[in-house]
Amino acid sequence: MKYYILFGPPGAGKGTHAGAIAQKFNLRHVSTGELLRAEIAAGTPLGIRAKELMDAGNLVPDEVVEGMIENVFNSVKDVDGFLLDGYPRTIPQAEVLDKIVAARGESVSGVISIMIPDEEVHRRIARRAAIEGRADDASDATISHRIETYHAQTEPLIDFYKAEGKYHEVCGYPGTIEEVRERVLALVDSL
Ligand code: B4P
Repeated sequence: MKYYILFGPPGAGKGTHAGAIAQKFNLRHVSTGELLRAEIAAGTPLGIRAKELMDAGNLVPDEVVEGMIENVFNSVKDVDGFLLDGYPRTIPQAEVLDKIVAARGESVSGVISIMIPDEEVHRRIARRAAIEGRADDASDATISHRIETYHAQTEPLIDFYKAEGKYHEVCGYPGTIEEVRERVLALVDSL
């Protein structure tokens, strides 16, 4: 089984390109953001707790997403692997992921990172806010806080995975969605 991590700042295009990667390489796309939004829509206790944190641009607690990831690993069959979109987002999450995957006799296959500058994060999320109406896209202050959260808690994962020789990066800006998709697919093909 392959265990790929799709990495990047908010709005880098993880969700935009995940479907094409998953289809081409027969992977199950697992977006922790989407799983959390489904919990919110269903009004579960987990969703109610997550909504407040997400709307403010914060991460939800590590153990919440870990439980969701384990459920998916244990229930999904008939694929060649998993494409983890937006997970892990902290060093403790990465350490736990290593353990979960090792317990299955496997290891993380590689990190596919899409990199864009902070100013472009602002532009894209402001555009998406007008289309999708997500509460965590709604204000400039929330977007700025998500970018700060990314630099403080998620960016250190780059060195974590570089040290393991698993970090691979493509340029997500400049470039149209189609151009970036070509870059991402070529990268995964080369892994
Ligand atoms: P996510 O759902 O992962 O959302 P994201 O980081 O904003 O988006 P993504 O990178 O997928 O951007 P997209 O393709 O849509 O997370 C939301 C929240 O969930 C987090 O803030 C956190 O609170 C919580 N969460 C999730 N995982 C967690 C975890 N592991 N631990 C704790 N908390 C967690 O692209 C954005 C926009 O850009 C789109 O509108 C797209 O059309 C556009 N775009 C893409 N590529 C473009 C291009 N090349 N040119 C122009 N526009 C482009």
